[in-house]
This record gives sequence, C-alpha cells and structure tokens, in this order.
Amino acid sequence: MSAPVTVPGLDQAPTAHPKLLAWVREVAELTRPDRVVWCDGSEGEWRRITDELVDKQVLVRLRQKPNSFWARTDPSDVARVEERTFICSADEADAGPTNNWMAPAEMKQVMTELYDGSMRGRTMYVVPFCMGPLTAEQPMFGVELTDSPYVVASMRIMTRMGADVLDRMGADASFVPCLHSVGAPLAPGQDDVAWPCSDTKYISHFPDSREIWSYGSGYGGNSLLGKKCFSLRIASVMGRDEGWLAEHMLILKLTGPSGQVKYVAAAFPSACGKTNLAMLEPTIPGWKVETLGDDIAWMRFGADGRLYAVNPEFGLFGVAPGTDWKTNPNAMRTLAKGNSVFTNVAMTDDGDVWWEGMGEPPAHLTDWKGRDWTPDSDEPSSHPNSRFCTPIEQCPILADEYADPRGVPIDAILFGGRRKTTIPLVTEARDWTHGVYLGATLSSETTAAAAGKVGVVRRDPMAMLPFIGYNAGDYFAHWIGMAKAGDAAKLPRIFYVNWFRRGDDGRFLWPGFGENARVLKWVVERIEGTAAAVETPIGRVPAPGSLDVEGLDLTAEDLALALRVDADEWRAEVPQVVEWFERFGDKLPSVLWAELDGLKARLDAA
Ligand code: SAT
Ligand code: MN
Repeated sequence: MSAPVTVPGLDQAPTAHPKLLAWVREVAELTRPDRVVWCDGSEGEWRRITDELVDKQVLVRLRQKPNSFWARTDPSDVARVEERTFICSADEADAGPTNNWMAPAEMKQVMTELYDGSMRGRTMYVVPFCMGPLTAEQPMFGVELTDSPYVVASMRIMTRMGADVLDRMGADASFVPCLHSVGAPLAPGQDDVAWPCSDTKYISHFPDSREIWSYGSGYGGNSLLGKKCFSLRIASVMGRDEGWLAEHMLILKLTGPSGQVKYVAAAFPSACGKTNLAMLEPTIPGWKVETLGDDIAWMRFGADGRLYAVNPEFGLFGVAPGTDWKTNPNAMRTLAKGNSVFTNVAMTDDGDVWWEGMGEPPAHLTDWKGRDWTPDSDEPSSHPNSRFCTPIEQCPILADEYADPRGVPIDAILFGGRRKTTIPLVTEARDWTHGVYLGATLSSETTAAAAGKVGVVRRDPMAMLPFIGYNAGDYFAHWIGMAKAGDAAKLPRIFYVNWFRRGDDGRFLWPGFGENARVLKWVVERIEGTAAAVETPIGRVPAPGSLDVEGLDLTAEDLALALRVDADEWRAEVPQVVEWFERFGDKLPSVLWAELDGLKARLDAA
C-alpha cells in the first residue's frame, strides 16, 4: 500500500464529519492540489482571497464602489453551457428528452480521468455552504471543492458559507458534494493565466446519489454549484421524491393601498427581467413591492394547506446590461453599497463599472475584453450576459420575511417568456391544471444567458428547461399532483404574462418595468374578486377598463394589441405544442393533452 498523500492543509480540517473528511481526502488525492484551504467565510478570508486575486490581476479593485471588484473571464467562458450539461440518472428515461444523459459510471470514469491531477499547482478550497436559512428545521447543506478563488469569493456572496455552516453540520449531517475544477493544472514554474478554464467542459449531475461534478468552466452558472446545479437540478429531484417544488422563480411581497399583502412567485427564463420585477418600484400610487428573491424559489405546502416559498440564495447574480437608475433603481442602490463582484462588464477610467443601458456612454472605457473602448467602437463594451454578484441583504427593499425559514405563503404564480407575438400581456388560468398547461407550454426567445443562438423561440416549461433534473414529463405530473397535497381553495392562482409583445413596426407595445405594477394590481384584484376578466379560448384576459392604465402614456390601440387574443396566431401555435408534447410520449400527463384538445375546440369555435 502506498503511503497516504500529504497535502498541506488537508489535515487542518475544522470538522470531525467523517464522510466529509474522507471525501475531501479522496478528491485531494485525485486532483493533487498544492494545498487545501478550509474556508471559514470570515472577513479576513475574503480580504486574503480578493487581495490575492487583485495581485494576480484576475480582479481589479473598483475605486468608486467599496470592497468591489471587476472581473473578466476568458472570452469563451461567458455563459451556461447547456450542450455540456448532463443529468446522469441510472435510468436514461429518468433524464427525459430535454436533458443530455450519460450513465453515471461512464460519466464518472470520463471525469475522473479529467480530474486526475487537474488541481496541480493550485489551491483546493473547501467551501461549506447552506441553501436557505441556517435556522431551517432541516438546513440544506452542500460542500463545494473548487480550485477557483473567484468561485470562493462568489460563493461567499451567493450562499451562507463558512464556519457557521460546518458547525451546524456537526459530524453527521447529509450534504450535497459539489466538485469543481477549472481544468487547468499548472506545471512547476508555469505562469497562470488570468482566467483559467478548459475547452473540455462537463457540468454533470448525479440525481440518484445527489452529487455534482463540474469541470472546465469558471463562469457562474457552471461553477457556483449551489445555484442552478444544486438549488434547481438536484433540488428538483429532491422535490419530486419528497413532495415539494424547486423552481426558477423570483419571490416578491406586494402591499396594496389598503394594506393588503400578497406574495407572488414568478418564473421567467434567464435574462428576461426577473431581477427587475423582484425589485420593482410601482408607478401607481399606494402600491409597494418588497423583494424576497430574484431567481430561485423552493415551495412546499404548510400545515395550513398553503404553498410556502423560500429563496435558498444569499445574493443576487443579475444580468448587468439594461440595469440602471430608470429600469431598476433598487438594484443600483444595492450595488452602490459595494461588496460586489462584476464580471464581463466595462470599467470606467475612474474605476467604476459601466454597461450598455446606463445612458450616455463615457468617452472612454476598458471593455470586457480589456481593450480600449469608445462610443465609436463596433462592439458593445459589456458582454450581454455580464453579471453583478451582490449580497441580497444590501437590497434596500428586502422583505423582513426573507430570513424566515418557513418562507411566505404564495398567492399567485406568474409564468412569463419573451415573445414578440401571440402571447397577451396577461392571461389568467382557469384552474391549477390549466395553469400547469400554461407553464408546460411556456415559450420564449433565447437570450445570451446560455451559449448558442439568441432570439430563437423555444419551449421553456416553467422557465425550467435547462434546470429540470429529471424527466420533464414526470415534472409536469409532479406539478399536477401538487394540487392534491395542498388545500384546493388555497392554491396560488396562476397567470401567464408577456412584457415583450411588439407592434408591426417592432416597438414594444407595453412599457414594462415599473408599469408592470399595473399587471400585478390586476392579478391581486382578480384574487380578491374585484377586477373583471373576459373568457377567451386561451384563458381569462383583462376586461376592457379593468387594467389600471390611468396616467399611462399608452394609446388605446396599443393596449388592445397588447391584450389581443388572435385566434389565427394561436392556431399556428397548436402544432408546435403538439410536437412539444409528443416528445414526452407516455410520460405526458393525459390532462395536458385534454387541455390542448379543449384549446383546439375553443379556437375552432372562435
Ligand atoms: O448563469 S446563471 O445560471 O448563474 C444565471 C442564469 O442563467 O439564470
Ligand atoms: Mn436564473
């Protein structure tokens, strides 16, 4: 037998958790880092890591924002890589038609070879984290092993991380092991690059054993494994098995003029305005929005039969371009407090960040590729998927309930996508099953949040297409079945919204942003029974006069076009839905076919 490998730091574990200790040793022996660092999440550790990254010119300290940094990735490593994302269930059928699949043993063999020595010349950080409040009855622990200090800094913002977590884990708590390597080992004496990554990338999930293995990318969605990998893909499988939902949803608290409070969860694909809606400043008097989350909601029924939502995250990882004092002043206030990492935006000459959508550009910037940039430059200064990473507790309108491990009872669920045509501004589902149908057939034009072509219409069920950790047909059945677990009378009402419909000349028909409060108001009034709706073949849309447009600079024609249900457009949509549903074969719940049949019949009668 060979002597155990000695890696500096490996034995300085501030935990007696045998499974964790054994796993960290096993990974260190495989990946061969120069040293192991057990992260405590302290200020001192943050300073050490960010100082080191500044020394290595991976980060640039911003002079205009306290404790904040500018990062630039390799130009090839800028978004989630859906083609390289795998669900490695034992049974291929469990991954379903919407995921890439490889057998777990085969994937582990391929990736073990990649991990062999992959951390040479680097430090392996042990990052204990918790998704959701540490005070939860059953805290949801993960531990990420990574050779990227950028990931450590980002995880400290995005999750509850460090010594408190390890303490709470004790010696026997279960945790999701999350292994991450940028896949760029260094030979002795070899100079590092600013953004190490590999052309070979795998983002692999093992739902049966609840493990995550990521290789080759340092970009957020591929490397901050508590986020999409754990809190959506693995958590969705946990939710299937345990009777709850892990969803790609913002959570907001809405207070009306008479003090009535409603909680809304809303699912939109990446880069479709979840952060803006979560922090919206209503333009209509008397209405107030407070933020609970901007990306992920875990929802389960409470003892009272209501559906409660918790945001498992601790930070915001928002799309930068388009964010400014007009579109999202609360995000700007959050960022002004500092303590943030900005990735792939531009930097101003006086050491601040800048991106497209912030108004008049300065005469000179350093762009996301590190080049001189002027308003005459051919390319945008910031990558369209550039991101800010900032502590959610800095958000000035964070709701007090954010810290409550029980979450908030959801009154309404919104599904939304980015569609130029067909989909009205707002539609109310007739009931839960119809709402699930609306979610299951949700479609959106692709954005820069994922590698690939932008602007192509694709089905994105519940805005979860890249995040459902199992067979999407089973996922629809799980959604349908959830209704039985709750109290039917207390189920959230479901709505479908589209802020992005355009006129023939290409202009947006609806002003969006703060004006979306008017749609939220209609939603609340529908729940309270005070707003009128008209039945259409696709669901209920606002009756004339029921949507508050007072003081809005919007022509009656544009409003009518924004709300219009065009039977011909919908007839054209039907074959796409048939094709979509057919992909799931027997797994598609028959009630969804029945919903489609009902729609067809109503369109024929229209
Ligand atoms: O890139 S992330 O997955 O972290 C964000 C997103 O695409 O929604
Ligand atoms: Mn997202």
